[in-house]
Amino acid sequence: MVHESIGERFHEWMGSLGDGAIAVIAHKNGDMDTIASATVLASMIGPRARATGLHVDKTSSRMLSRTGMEFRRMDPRRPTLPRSIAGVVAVDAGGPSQLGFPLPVDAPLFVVDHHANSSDEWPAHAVAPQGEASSTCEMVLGILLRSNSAIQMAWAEMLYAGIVTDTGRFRHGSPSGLRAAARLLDECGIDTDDVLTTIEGSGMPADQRKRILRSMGGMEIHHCGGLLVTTAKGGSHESRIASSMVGSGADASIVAKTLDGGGLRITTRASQGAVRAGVDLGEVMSSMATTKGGQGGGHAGAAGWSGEVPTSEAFAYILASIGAQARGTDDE
Ligand SMILES: [Mn+2]
Repeated sequence: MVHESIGERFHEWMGSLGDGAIAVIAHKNGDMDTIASATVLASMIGPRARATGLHVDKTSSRMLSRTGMEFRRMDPRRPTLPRSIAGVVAVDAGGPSQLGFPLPVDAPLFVVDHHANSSDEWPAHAVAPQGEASSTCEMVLGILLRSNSAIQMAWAEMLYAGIVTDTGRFRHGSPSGLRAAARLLDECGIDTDDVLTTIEGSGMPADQRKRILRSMGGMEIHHCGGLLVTTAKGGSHESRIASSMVGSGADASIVAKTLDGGGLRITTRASQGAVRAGVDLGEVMSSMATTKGGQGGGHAGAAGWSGEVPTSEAFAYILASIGAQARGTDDE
């Protein structure tokens, strides 16, 4: 019931590989779901595998020190993989651009991912089983349950943290997330309260909280197809800003951040009610990438895009698309 069919595919794929190292690669934003998935899979495979990627976010880095799981941060100026590589596993990434560096062209590739929409595609030789899951960690649990290894405490804690964060504390995708969490509790008696304390950390410094509150103060409210949609410009912590606006009553929220190296990053969130009314932000973000360039994708209720478009143009496109979805007048 917990995604065991992907487990079969994965072990079959492992059996088809030659000798050499296996790189398990997390996506470039390094969130808890991707870091947990990468480290647990690499640890399950054994010494020939290594979990690696460009970035580790704060929550993941607290969980790495808690559990002692190993993750190799790549040098962003020279991201490299071992020369003789037998296979690559990409975790929690909707497409190759999410990794942030090019993969070796002919290395066998297995993708463990739960994103429904993405603007770029994996190469044809990739094995990428589809699965409905609220987090990639659930799919990794499916792979573990099909292996001969007993689930270690550190693995269970990492996977639990990935499920808790990716479901927004079990607010979306809950049935499958809860089922997987219950299974982890059955397998290993993890102290969920204590893991949650590590996930939440000791809170943000006052200056960061002030910046978040200021960007919420500058938000604008739009009426789109009967929905209240907010837009805001954020300096950082865009997902916190976007979720807070939905938590405060917006049906959907859009937050833009101008990146240091030029370009724009958009973070969007929608309430369950908006998703039921037909809003699919993952679809909006991937179609924006098709019409305006850049990369985008995600889930119905949480999605992102990055590229080179002025903020006002990006906001206008997304607002119009959300309005069309809510009114049921988009072309699908
Ligand atoms: Mn995820």
